[in-house]
Amino acid sequence: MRVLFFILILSLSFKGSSQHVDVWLGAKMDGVHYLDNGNNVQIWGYGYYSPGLWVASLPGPTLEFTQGDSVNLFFINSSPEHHTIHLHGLDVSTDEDGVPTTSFSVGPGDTAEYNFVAANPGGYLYHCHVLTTLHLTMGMYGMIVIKATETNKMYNGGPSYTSTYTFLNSDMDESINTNPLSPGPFNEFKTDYFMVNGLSGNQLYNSVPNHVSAYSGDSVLLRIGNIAYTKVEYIFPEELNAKAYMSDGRVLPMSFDCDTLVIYPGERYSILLVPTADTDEDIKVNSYEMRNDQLESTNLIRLNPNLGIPTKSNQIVSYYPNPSNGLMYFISENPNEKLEIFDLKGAMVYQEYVNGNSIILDLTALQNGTYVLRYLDESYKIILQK
Ligand SMILES: [Cu+2]
Repeated sequence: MRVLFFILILSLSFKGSSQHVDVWLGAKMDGVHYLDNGNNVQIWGYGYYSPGLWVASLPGPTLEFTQGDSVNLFFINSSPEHHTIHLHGLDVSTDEDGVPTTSFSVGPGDTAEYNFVAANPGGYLYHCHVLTTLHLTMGMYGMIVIKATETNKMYNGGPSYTSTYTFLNSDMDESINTNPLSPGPFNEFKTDYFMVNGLSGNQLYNSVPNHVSAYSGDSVLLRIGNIAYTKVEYIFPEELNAKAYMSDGRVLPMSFDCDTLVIYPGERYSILLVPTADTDEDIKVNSYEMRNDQLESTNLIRLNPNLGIPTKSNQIVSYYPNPSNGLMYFISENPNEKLEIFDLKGAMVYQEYVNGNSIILDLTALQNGTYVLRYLDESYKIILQK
């Protein structure tokens, strides 16, 4: 009987699969951030703390938990000023949420601890709540993602996804980062830098981790947050069928189509992309000045870069028809090499030895869609439409 009881207790304690998670986050005021205009500016920020060398980044690391996790967030203030970690939108008690007047503030060189349970899946924010306007624009913020306990579900019982990306929008008044000790009145705050995951312009567009792959057949979860002083507007190509299911850490009563989605400061959305056709039109991110609602800046998140390979047809290689209904002529002045065809995820789906100047490719076994043909170190875009 005693053994049975012991087994029961053991199985109960494992059944919830909730984990104890320790995270060590530090704050520093000597970080450097490189801007798309070529300038590097001083930042104050968070970073994963380690006893050796560690750096603060803008944004701070994305903290990921699973629903039910019991979290000990240790905060090491390695800077000469007070800071906190405000857990924006998380279901935590007031004394753990990092607002100095109702929670606590962490002095220079001090270590503190925030304890909470990751209650609800979704996207959240964290930021310093000491002189918030100044400490925010200096870079003290990051994103928190709580995953559902059901694998690859947006929330338990919710839609499934095959891949996921996190986008945090923020902005900066560069003059304040250059001179934080006399920032001037904040009603004159003039945002001049608009970022997605800390990057803007070409920096963002060329950043491979921020390229979104969403081809027909995929379902892609985007967790998007806005910690800027400006509202942002996401414009998704209509082929992506963007749909919002969650906002601010809760499931919406009704999901809605959102080819255009406005996100105000402090808000977070969980979006599912279920493309019905392949497109490489980029995702547009517009930022608007809050005082007069004027468009201030447009950033582009690159979508499906593999579709961007130009359709080449020169004297050395030609192939037709393209689009093809399954059979395609391939002609080369340099035969006797291997030809390979890849799908857009990089998997090789066809290969053939080109044993003559002209061969016929039988692609009838492949599904309709866009592929990349490789021959003699060159890539060619081909389309199958049966
Ligand atoms: Cu701070």
